[in-house]
Amino acid sequence: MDSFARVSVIGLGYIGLPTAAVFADTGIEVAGTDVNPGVVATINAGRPHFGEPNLDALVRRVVEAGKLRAATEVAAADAFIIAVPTPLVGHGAAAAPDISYVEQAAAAIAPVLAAGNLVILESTSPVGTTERVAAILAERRPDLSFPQQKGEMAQVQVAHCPERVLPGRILEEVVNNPRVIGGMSRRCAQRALALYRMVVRGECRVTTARTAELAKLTENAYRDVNIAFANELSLICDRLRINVWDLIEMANLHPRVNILSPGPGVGGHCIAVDPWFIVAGAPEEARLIRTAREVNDAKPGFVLAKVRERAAALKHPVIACLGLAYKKDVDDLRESPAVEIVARLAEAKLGELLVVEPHIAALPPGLAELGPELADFDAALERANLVLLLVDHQAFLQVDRDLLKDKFVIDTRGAW
Ligand code: SAJ
Repeated sequence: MDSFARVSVIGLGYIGLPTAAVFADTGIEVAGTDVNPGVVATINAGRPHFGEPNLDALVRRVVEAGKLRAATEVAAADAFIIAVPTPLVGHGAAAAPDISYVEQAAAAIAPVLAAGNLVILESTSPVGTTERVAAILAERRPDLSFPQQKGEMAQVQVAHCPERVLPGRILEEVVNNPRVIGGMSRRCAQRALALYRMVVRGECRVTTARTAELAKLTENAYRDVNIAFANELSLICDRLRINVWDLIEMANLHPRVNILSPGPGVGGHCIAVDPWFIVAGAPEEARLIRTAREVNDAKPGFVLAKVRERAAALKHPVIACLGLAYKKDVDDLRESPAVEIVARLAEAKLGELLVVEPHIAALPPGLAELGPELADFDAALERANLVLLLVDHQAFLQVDRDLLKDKFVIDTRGAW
């Protein structure tokens, strides 16, 4: 039985809602679940509860067609997709993944589970989490059989198919990105493959659940380690008085060298987080991955020291901080090193702080109380005697050089 007439999606956030809507758009019935009644009401009114290109029209269409409905309780279905958060709690060496939302989702599915069902974990998860989901289901439903008990003969299939989409391009990437499909058995993987084939045009590769879990974490750890290499080079170059951007440009002329860009640190909710899941699972072995995290996490402190050094030479420092987002041309401030740097500058009371972030209308709570002023680009450049470029937003690239000429400039992105 490889057809799916009804799919249940648990967690209607950045990943769950677009996924639910894309499945509903194939004409099957999708029941979405979220613990937040406000989110449920908004979706049932035909609207997404966050901004994402083209999602408005899609959600309206599938809700009006009666194909997507949201509720706070999990409904029976042929397949269940879990897309809840897996946050990291604690910092540095004490950081540990919190899989309690996944555990709660599994517990909520258990009562409505039936023979022939497929349960998929999409959340980025530490290795072993899919097995944990299967264990919770088995514990709560002794009347059914699961892959850890009956292998290929199990009545319920369990798989891990990690999401890989980039915010801002979610609808396109849900459909076109290649997918890793990790089954707890071959049958589990084959059924999950049949489900994703309904919506995914990209290549789908089948493997084990544990490999799929580590593959997702590895993709982001790979990028983190490579950014850490670039960030370490920026410190080495500072010590040796070499321009790091020239250095990287020269080294990248080699056909097999492709060094990424240094910056003020690494932000976002994935790359700065996922490597810790690997470290937590294999603390003694994951030495390079841990060090890379530490190098990237230390970069805001280095930027701060540079600003301090420059500000000390000024009588009345007026510092223009350009950009707050975690990367260029987005409005997302999550885990942003720019936010950390501005907050630490404000706490250090180094001078007057002007923040320029064209993608937001007000400073975020936590930062606003510390006293920096949200300013527009031209006014900030006019008033500042120290300019700190933190994000290489398009809006900052075309700058009038004359405006910078008598100021200290710290360009953490090599954009100027
Ligand atoms: N950064 C640098 N130097 C670089 C590249 C990035 O300092 O050369 C910084 C950025 O400024 C930013 C951070 O790294 O602060 C992360 O940005 P990103 O564009 O590298 O990645 P994310 O977090 O927006 O999205 C990543 C993607 N993963 C990979 O590229 C391997 C995306 O495909 C994943 O879906 C997403 O994580 C996720 O959800 O896991």
